[in-house]
Amino acid sequence: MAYEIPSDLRAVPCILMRGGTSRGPFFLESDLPLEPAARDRLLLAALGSPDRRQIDGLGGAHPLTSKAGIVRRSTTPGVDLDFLFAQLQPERDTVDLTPNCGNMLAAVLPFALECGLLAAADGTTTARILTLNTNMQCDVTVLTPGARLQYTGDARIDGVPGTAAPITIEFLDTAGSVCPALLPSGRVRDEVRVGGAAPFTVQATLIDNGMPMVIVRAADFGLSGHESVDALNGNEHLRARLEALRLACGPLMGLGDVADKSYPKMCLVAAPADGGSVATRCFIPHVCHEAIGVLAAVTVATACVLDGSVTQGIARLPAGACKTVSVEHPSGEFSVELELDAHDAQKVVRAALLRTARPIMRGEVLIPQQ
Ligand code: NQM
Repeated sequence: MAYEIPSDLRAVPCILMRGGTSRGPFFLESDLPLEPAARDRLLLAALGSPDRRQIDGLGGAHPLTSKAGIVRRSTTPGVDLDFLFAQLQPERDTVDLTPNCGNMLAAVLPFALECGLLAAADGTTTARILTLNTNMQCDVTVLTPGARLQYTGDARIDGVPGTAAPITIEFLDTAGSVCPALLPSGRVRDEVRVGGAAPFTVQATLIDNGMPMVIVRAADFGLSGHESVDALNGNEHLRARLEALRLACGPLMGLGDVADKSYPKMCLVAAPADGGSVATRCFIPHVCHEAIGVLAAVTVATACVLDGSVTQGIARLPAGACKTVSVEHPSGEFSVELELDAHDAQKVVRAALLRTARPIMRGEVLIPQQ
């Protein structure tokens, strides 16, 4: 059945994609307004923000389902696709283009193949993608037997039911994505003083290997680090302390006032409970993630290999210059493959991981005329 909708709504082509443990509409850049303010108004209307329930749009009333992707063919030599990630929030009228999202990134190549931006090869198709938010490049590979996209398969990622075809992502240059450096304070561990009505001091590793993060030990907040997401989200005292700490860390990380920013993310770490390398509970930044973000996992895994970080004495790592770091999170684990410099075991030269993604629906999102 073909729909003909003569109405005063604007119809904008898009594909609603799941990328890893995130979801959102993907657009071709050429289908959106060129002017940034008009583009942002359109994205807010498409998702239904600001509104806690996002009842008038595609958003799923959670930061992980308040995302959008914008894709175009790249003009950068050696790069196939440009990807601009947009983080929206259910209750805010903001469109944040500064952070990365490794989950939505997993959906970029399938979307580009669906739209005919690139042609699929027989077997597998690899594309180099430039994330415009932070100028980060990565190589993404999808299965394309007979030059046809394969979405079904045996790969399982925790946080998503069932299995699907694997999508591999190999990051090329993630250090200091939004911050000025991997360790923006110049130290692997900081003693951060938090002022205000209930002052406290805590040791933290301030780090950005793709995602700006403040990593602290759960025990320093009187927690085991294995609490449920609901218990942590219901702990107002903890959330207030973490937000006070986040605001104190913003300037130390070269990020300035982060009150209205979706980063740095906050991460509580503890000894692994399930045979992994480290246990995590991440706040993104105000609610606890049901799993962990892709680049958040890469960043935590990187902290685990740095001598002197707050993970020391907690994380259990395999030996060798090429290691799989299993980052435990509330709904399972996330394996990150890290390759360390042969001459400097404190330097990560490659990070690779596995995701899945798929289109959920394709068509047009209908936007009230603005
Ligand atoms: O860290 C959540 C997610 C993310 C971002 C967040 C992400 C990443 O789970 O690369 O994927 O940290 O807000 O999608």
